[in-house]
Amino acid sequence: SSASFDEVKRSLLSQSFKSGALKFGSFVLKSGRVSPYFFNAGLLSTGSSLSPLAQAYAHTLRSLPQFDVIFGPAYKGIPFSALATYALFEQGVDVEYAYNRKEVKDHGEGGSTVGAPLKRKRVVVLDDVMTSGLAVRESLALIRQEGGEVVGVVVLLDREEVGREGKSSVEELRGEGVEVRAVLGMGDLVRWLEEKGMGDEVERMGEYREQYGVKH
Ligand code: OMP
Repeated sequence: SSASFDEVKRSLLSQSFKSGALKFGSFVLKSGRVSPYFFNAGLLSTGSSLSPLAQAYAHTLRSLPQFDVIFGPAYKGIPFSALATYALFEQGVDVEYAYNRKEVKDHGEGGSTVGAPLKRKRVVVLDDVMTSGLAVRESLALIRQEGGEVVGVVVLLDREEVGREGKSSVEELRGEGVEVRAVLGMGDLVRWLEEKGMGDEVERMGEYREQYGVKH
């Protein structure tokens, strides 16, 4: 139910804050934007944070069109896609997963992807954070190059920012036939901060949103 999913999201947010995965301050992003917050999903490293994470990914994946393979881009997408594949199986949904190497391997089985072959498969990209959508686009290119059909993208956090063309990153991808779903949006972060009475952070988030946020 949506009530229990809200509970999972709340638990994920408190785990993220407690572990230092979710930080407030001043951070330079990959896009060059200076952000009042940063989400480092690599610090979600305990069983008690990976459990709600896996549940949340599984729940969100089930809202996408049917797919065969979850593709987790290196590095953070790798453990997360394995966890999501396992969590889906526990719910009676059996899919495969795959991931890429950052370095192309020229011996043994070779190639730049590991796990399920992508050729003629319906593939979903599973990643940690989306800002401008650049990282996601790199995965789309790789999957298509391997002969897979991208049917969707799932991220843990959609920062709800504008992409390279000034439109929302999600809208830009939808325009190319790729549906994006997120476990958490920047709006969830703001609501959570409000609940915790963290007024200074709420204010800085609001200013950042004015500059780079998707217009609602
Ligand atoms: P885009 O490629 O602009 O969508 O940025 C997404 C990537 O930025 C992620 O895959 C991360 O490597 C990194 N990132 C975070 O991990 N957390 C953040 O809060 C923000 C970023 C970022 O640099 O935008």
